[in-house]
Amino acid sequence: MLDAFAKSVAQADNRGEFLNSGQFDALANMVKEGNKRIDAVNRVSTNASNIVTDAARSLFEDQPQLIQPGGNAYTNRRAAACLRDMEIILRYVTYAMMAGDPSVLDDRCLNGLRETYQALGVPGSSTAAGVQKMKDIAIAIANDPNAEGIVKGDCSALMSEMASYFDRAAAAVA
Ligand code: PEB
Repeated sequence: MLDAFAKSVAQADNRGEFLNSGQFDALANMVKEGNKRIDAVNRVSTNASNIVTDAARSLFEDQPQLIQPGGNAYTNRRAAACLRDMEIILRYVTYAMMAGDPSVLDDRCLNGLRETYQALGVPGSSTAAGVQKMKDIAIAIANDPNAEGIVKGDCSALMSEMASYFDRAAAAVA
């Protein structure tokens, strides 16, 4: 598991070189924008259960067969497992966002998940659709300029970075 700083150090060390100007610029910018990042992670983390339940409700509305007999999320036990999986994925997305690097998401959540889902008969494309719904809801929350106590600023780069982690999770199981 690497954060953006450790990643740059590892890359420089692999080359046997000092950190280069591109790395300095990227990391300096990350420090400069750090409060925004922490705010964004905080908003998603504190709204996690709403994000998960709203996304799951919407997924089951779009794909009602999932929770009907024969569906992979049919029975309370499996529906609960589905909500839990979505929460796990969201949690690792917030970790990646805090670290500024997807390796924690890859190593601890996505690695092998496709195979796990294939073995369990969990439809990966439906999970991916649920992840995309979480992405939209999480970004709407994190990017809300009218939220209480917020200093307005440009969060577009942070939001596209966050989107990329959700996309990465969706692509890993789709
Ligand atoms: C991954 N998910 C399930 C299992 C595992 C994971 C290991 C089997 C064990 C169990 O049931 O608890 N666990 C999960 C994860 C990590 C981990 C991401 C990462 C660290 O440790 N079914 C659907 C929906 C989808 C879904 C599309 C969006 O129809 C999920 C939710 N996952 C789902 C379901 C099960 C499951 C298990 C329904 C139960 C399957 C079953 O028991 O038949």
